[in-house]
Amino acid sequence: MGFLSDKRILITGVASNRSIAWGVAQAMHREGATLAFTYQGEKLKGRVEDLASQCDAEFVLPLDVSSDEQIHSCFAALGEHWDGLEGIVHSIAFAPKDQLEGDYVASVTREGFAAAQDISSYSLAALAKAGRPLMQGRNGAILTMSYLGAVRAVPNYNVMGIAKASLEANVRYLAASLGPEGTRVNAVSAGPIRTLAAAGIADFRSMLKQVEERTPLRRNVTIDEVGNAGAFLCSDLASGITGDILYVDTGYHILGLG
Ligand code: NAD
Ligand code: 0WE
Repeated sequence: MGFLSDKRILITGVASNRSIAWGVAQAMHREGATLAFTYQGEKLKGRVEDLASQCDAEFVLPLDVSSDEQIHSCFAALGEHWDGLEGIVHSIAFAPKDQLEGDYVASVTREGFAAAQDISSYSLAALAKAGRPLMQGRNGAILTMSYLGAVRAVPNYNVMGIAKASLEANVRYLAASLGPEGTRVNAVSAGPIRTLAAAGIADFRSMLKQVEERTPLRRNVTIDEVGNAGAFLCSDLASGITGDILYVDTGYHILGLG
């Protein structure tokens, strides 16, 4: 029996078989979780349905977190299938492309800043709020994905760094709010991984190479490794852990001079 065998978990953020959310879903499936998936927009529907079936998912629902209505409909539909929910995986981030290149002060705009906060941080609170009635009193867990740019100034990450700082604070406030009803909230801070969200990021290849050369384990992290840590955090093995940020980055964040 796997360590998630009594858990029903909603997985957001799968866009391809390289998505971090897909690594988490596979690890959770292996550990016996019952899964459901969401997809952002009709273009991704077929692909997510395909991947979901590989994890014996019970259903797949549309969810664009920029829409209150879609958040509401998603949890209403989920409540038709399941009488409770033990986990939510939030693996969603977005900032307009022009915000993620060049000097921070030169590129930041009010609109870009607001969009990054809305989609990449507020959405975690929105999902926690919508899922609350189904999760209450069940030893549930909420998991999100952060990055080192939340706590260090990483070139070009810019407005996403501020959004990830906000996301990590969100983890702590949500943990304080939902802890009394038995729901834990944590984040994995992953090292850089080549996913769709990394495609087209200037110099991503050289970032991966730099990490490989300097980080303690001398290699980049995989979605399977992030998946295993995420599955652990959502399981009762992590019953004493909430409000925390777990680095799964082959040790990169401990370095001063690499
Ligand atoms: P990905 O492109 O596979 O996943 C990003 C997901 O965000 C996609 O599934 C996309 O559909 C979803 N998304 C964006 N806007 C949305 C919206 N409005 N509504 C619903 N979904 C929306 O890339 P990924 O790297 O797997 O990213 C997942 C998470 O991991 C993100 O939070 C990202 O910041 C974080 N992360 C990524 C890395 C990396 O190097 N790839 C490192 C650390 C953390
Ligand atoms: O969180 C991320 C990236 C999230 C992301 C990616 C995109 C690309 C396409 C958010 N918004 C967009 N908008 C788009 O239009 N990561 C942790 C990966 C990442 O992105 C970087 C990084 C790393 C690492 C950007 C600059 C520097 C480092």
